[in-house]
Formats: sequence, C-alpha cells, structure tokens
Amino acid sequence: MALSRFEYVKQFEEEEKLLPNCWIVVRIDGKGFHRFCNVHSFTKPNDLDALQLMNFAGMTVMQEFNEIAIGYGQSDEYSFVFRREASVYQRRRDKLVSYVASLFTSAYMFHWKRIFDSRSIDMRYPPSFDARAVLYPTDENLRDYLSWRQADVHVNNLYNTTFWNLVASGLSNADAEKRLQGTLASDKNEILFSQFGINYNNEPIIYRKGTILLAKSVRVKDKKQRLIVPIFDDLISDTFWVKHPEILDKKAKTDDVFDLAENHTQPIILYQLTVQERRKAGHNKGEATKNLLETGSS
Ligand SMILES: Nc1nc2c(ncn2[C@@H]2O[C@H](COP(=O)(O)OP(=O)(O)O)[C@@H](O)[C@H]2O)c(=O)[nH]1
Ligand SMILES: [Mg+2]
Repeated sequence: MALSRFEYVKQFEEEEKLLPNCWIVVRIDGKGFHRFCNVHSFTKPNDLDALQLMNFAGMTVMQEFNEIAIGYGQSDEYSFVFRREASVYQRRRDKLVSYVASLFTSAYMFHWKRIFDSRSIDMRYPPSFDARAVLYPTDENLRDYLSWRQADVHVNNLYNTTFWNLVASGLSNADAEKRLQGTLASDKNEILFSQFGINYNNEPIIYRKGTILLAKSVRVKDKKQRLIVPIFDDLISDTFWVKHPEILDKKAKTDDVFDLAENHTQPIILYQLTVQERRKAGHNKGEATKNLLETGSS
C-alpha cells in the first residue's frame, strides 16, 4: 500500500526502552488525594475500605501482567515490580507506564461501588493517578526500594495515628502539630500508650505495614488455584525474603501451596473466589464480575 505523504511524521515519535536485566518498578500515586479523601469523607488517618479499594485496583494490575514479581501498596500509592527479564511491550517506557496507570485508575473506579455502596459514598469527581518507572540493577537496590516505601508508611502512620488521637482528645490541629514537633518514634509511642491506652503494635497491621500482593497457589475447598493474595508482613527483614524466594528468583523452590491463614476472608480473596465460581458455573468473564456488590456476595 502506498504511503501517504503525511506518513513521515511517524519518524518524530521517540521510543525509550527500559534497560534490560534491571528490575522495573512502576509506582502509581493518587493525584491530590489529600483533597480526594476529604471530599469522599474517608476516615482519618486510615480508611480500611479505601485501602481495600486500592488493593482491588492492585489485584487487577497483577492479574493483567504475569511478569510482576510483587506488588506493594500503602496510602494512595502502589508499586509494581516487573521481573528483570520482563519483555512486556518490549520494555517500552511510555507504553508500560501509561498502561499501568490507566488500568489502575479504571479498576479503582470499576470497584468503587463494590466497596462504597454500603456507606452510600458516591464518587464526586474522577480520581487520577500519576505513574513513573524506576530501574533497579541489583536485588539489594530493589529490596531497599521496597523497604523505603514500608518505612515511609511506618513513619507516616505513627505520626498520623498520634496526631488524630490528640485532635480527638480536644487539641486543635495546630496544637496537635506543635505537641508532636521534634518528637521521636518512642515519644509518639509513649503518648499513644499513656494518654490513650493504645499500644501502637496492636494497631491493624494493614495500617502499619501496607499490603503486599503476590501470585500464589492456594488450596480452597480441596482445589488448588492461583490467586493474587494479600500479605501483611514486614518486608524489611530477611525472613520475608526467605519465606517468598520466588520473588527474587522465579525458579526458586517454594511450598507447593501457600497457606492463606486468616487472610482467607480478605475482600480480594473472596472476590476472586466468587468470580471463579461463577466462571465455573458457565458465566463468561463479563458476567462473572457483574453486580458483585460487597465482596464475596454473589
Ligand atoms: N482520610 C484519609 N486520607 C488518606 C488515606 N490514605 C491516604 N490519604 C490521603 O492521601 C494523601 C497521600 O499523600 P500524598 O500523595 O503525598 O498527597 P497528595 O499529593 O494530596 O496525593 C495523604 O496525605 C492523606 O491526606 C486514608 O486512608 N484516609
Ligand atoms: Mg498522592
């Protein structure tokens, strides 16, 4: 077919390929979520439903790309780690970054009603997420990256938990801020304990550590199946990496079946199981996810 005389403009397009052999981290972050959370009356400092909605969107991204080794979410951000050898979109940066951001955003909207209908919270305006890709050449760099994000949630959550307890006890926002100025982690722990009887370590782990997403084989009703599972754990310590060797080494030998333990009631688990049951019952993909309000209900 003859080329049109306009065809030459194609040459202006630039293509940036992400360096081979490096881990690719794509991190999305909610734009202006301070405002978005206020407008939608999210509970301060942590809204469990809002975090679960982030996990639904994270699950959707993990289901789409089988080259993601681990996902990690906290607050309004999610990181997706693509394997060193990932060949997704021939490692074209623009394609990968924009696709992850748009899929995450549309999944966030797709699952909104499922989470917020019971609280009658309607979406007031469309949320958006920015995204970036960062390359890490060594396993140590990658672990340090994830540790950095988990340390971030710890610092923020300890501060926010103390701050909002002080405000709830009658201090103005400005006075609570002043009270916390220059305090160390140990001081905040002490305020929580002595003033409010709160042992910070007993706060829900999803608030303290964020959510790790891994693809695992699990056994449900005597059937083995692969699910995206949420894990609430300390990923800074070596123990985590010994427990899940397949993250860094795809070929590593792991337990045949992962024990979901108390996480078998996590919303994204109930959701995936219900969708699978519907598909087994003959529903096509679109029907299987339709009207699945409130996770797990069919
Ligand atoms: N109320 C509430 N706010 C949250 C929650 N998670 C995240 N946020 C808000 O989202 C912000 C995320 O931080 P950042 O990305 O730096 O702020 P942004 O630029 O406004 O998106 C936090 O500062 C909070 O204001 C939550 O569970 N509840
Ligand atoms: Mg943000």
